[in-house]
Amino acid sequence: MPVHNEEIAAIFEEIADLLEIKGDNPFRVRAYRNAVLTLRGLGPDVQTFLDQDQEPTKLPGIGKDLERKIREILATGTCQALEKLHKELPLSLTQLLKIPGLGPKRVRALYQQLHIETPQQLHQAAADGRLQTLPGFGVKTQQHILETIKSQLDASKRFKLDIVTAYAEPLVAYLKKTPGVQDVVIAGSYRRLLETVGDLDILVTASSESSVMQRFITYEQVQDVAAQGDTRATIRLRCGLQVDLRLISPQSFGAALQYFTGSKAHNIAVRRLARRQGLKINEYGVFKGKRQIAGQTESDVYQALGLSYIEPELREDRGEIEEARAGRLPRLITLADLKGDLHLHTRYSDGYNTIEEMVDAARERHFEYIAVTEHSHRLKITHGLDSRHLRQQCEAIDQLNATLKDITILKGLEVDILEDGRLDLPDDVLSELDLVIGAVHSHFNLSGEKQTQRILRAMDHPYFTILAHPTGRIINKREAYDLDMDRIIGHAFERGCFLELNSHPKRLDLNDIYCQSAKAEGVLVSINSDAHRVVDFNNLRFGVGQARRGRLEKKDVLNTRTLPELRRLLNQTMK
Ligand code: DGT
Ligand code: CA
Ligand code: CA
Repeated sequence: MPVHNEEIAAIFEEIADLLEIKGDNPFRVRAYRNAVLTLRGLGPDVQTFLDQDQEPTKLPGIGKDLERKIREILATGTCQALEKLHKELPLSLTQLLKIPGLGPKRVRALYQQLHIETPQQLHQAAADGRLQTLPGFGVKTQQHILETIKSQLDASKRFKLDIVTAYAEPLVAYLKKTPGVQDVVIAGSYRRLLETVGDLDILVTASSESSVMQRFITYEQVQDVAAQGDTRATIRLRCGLQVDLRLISPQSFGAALQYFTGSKAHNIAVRRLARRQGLKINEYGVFKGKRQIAGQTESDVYQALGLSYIEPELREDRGEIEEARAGRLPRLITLADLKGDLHLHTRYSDGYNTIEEMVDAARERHFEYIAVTEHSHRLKITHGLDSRHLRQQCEAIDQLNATLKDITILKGLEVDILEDGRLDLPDDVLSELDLVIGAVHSHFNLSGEKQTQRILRAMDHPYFTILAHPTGRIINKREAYDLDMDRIIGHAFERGCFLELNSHPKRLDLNDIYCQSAKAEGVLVSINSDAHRVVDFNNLRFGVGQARRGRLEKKDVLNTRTLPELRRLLNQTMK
C-alpha cells in the first residue's frame, strides 16, 4: 500500500520553506516547489509509477535527485535533507511563515537580524517597535503583524492536553533529578485532565538546601521568569506556556495538592462543608481551632471532612461531594480496562501502517481485538474505500485472522453519513461487516433540526453500530455542530447503537458532560483511538481521561467487553 503523495508533498514543502529561509539557491527551492505542485495534482500515488516500472523523473518538475528523495521517503517516511535542516534551523520558523504577510525572505530577516524564532517573540518585537527598523518592514506592517498575532495568540492561549503533556512530562522528569527533591506533582486543570490547560501548577517538596528553585528558572526552555521568590516562582516557556512552581512543606503537601488541584468550584463546596462541621480548610491543612488535624496526604484531608477520596477528574462540583459522603462515588474506568479498539485506519485508506503493524501494536497493549475501519469512498482526500476495495480488505483480514491466535481483527468501516442521512455504501456490503461506524465529515452548518434528523436517520439504518465523534468539535478550532444531543442519545438507546468517545486530543468527542448523559440513558460508549498510525494508540490515555471526567465506569464502556460479549452486543444492533 502506497505512502500518499500528500505526505511527500508536505515534506518537500517544508524543505522548500526552510531552504528559502536559509537563503539557499533559488533554483533548488523552485525545484522542490514544482515537485509539490506535481505531486498534489497527480491523482494516483507516485508509488504506482514505481510499481509499474515507470520513472517519476518523467513527471514535470521531478528530476533524478528528487526521485531519489521520493524513494527515500517511501522507504523511511522521512528524508535526510529535511532532518539536516531541522538541525540547522529552529522548527518554529515555519510557524512564522503561516502568519499572513510573512514570506521566507521576511522570516529570514527576522531570524538573522532580530533572532526572532516564534510568534511570541515576533509579537514582542512588534510591540516594542523593533520591527520597523528592518528594511522592508514599515510601521503599517508592524501594526498589521501585531494585530494578527494577537488574535492568533488569544485563540490558542489554552493548550490542548497532548501538547501540554509533551512539555510537562520532561519538565517534571528534569525537576525530579534535582538533589534533595522528594515529590513533584502537577496540580490544577492538568491533573483533572481537562481537555485544555491554561497554565501548569507544579507542587514540590524538597530538603531546605535543595536548589530546585534555581534549577526551575534556568530550565533550558524558559523564555522569561515572571516572578521569583523563596518558595514560589513563575516562568514562561518559549512555547508560551506559563508554569508556576510552589515549594511546599511535607506536613501540608496533601492540603496544597487538594487546594491547587481545584477546581475552584469544587474547593468552594469543600470549604462550605468544612465550615458546617466547625472546621477550617486551606492550602496548609484542615484545622480545628488552631490545631492541624489533616494535611499530609489528600486522603487525610478528605477523610477529616468525612469524605472518601475523590479522584481529581471528578472535582468539578457536579455532585461528587455528596457522593463521597454517602460512599457512592463511581469506580472510574482505567486504561487497563480496555480490551480492544474499535476505530482505526491502515494504509488501505489514509493510515500510515499496515494491518499487521497495527495488530502488533495492539498485541503489545494486550488487546483481544481491534476493528479496522477505513473511510468510505465519498471521502476522496482520505483514499476512502469503495465496495470492491472494502471486500478486498475483508478477504485480507479473513486470511490474517486465520493465522492469529491471540487477537481478532474485526471488519468495520467508517462510513460517511451523507447530507440526508443515507450512508455512503450500499446495504449488501455493510451487512458483511462486524461493525459500521457512521461519521459526519461534511455539511457541518446544517440547522440543528436538519443535522439532528440526519444523524437519527443514519442510526435507523439496519447496520449502523457506532456514531463516530458525535458532536464534531475540534478543540480550539471548531465548535460542535448544532445538534440535539439528548435526542441522539435517546435514539441510540432505542436502536441499540453506541456512541464513540474519540480519543484524539483535538477531538475528545463525546466530551465529559455527554458521557455522563449517555451513561444516565444506558447507552454504552466506545473509547476509540481513531489511530492513523501505530503511535496513535497512545491517545487512548486522553480518551480514558475524558471518560473518567464523564464518570464512566468499566461497565459503561463497550470496548471493555470480552470478544464474545462484544459480538453479542454488536449483533443486537444489526436488525
Ligand atoms: P487553568 O489553569 O485555567 O486551566 O485552570 P486551573 O484549574 O489549573 O486554575 P488555576 O491555574 O487558576 O488555579 C489552580 C487551582 O488553584 C484551581 O483549580 C483551584 C485553586 N484556586 C485558584 N484560585 C482560587 C481561588 O480563588 N479560590 C479557590 N478556592 N481556589 C483557587
Ligand atoms: Ca492551571
Ligand atoms: Ca496557575
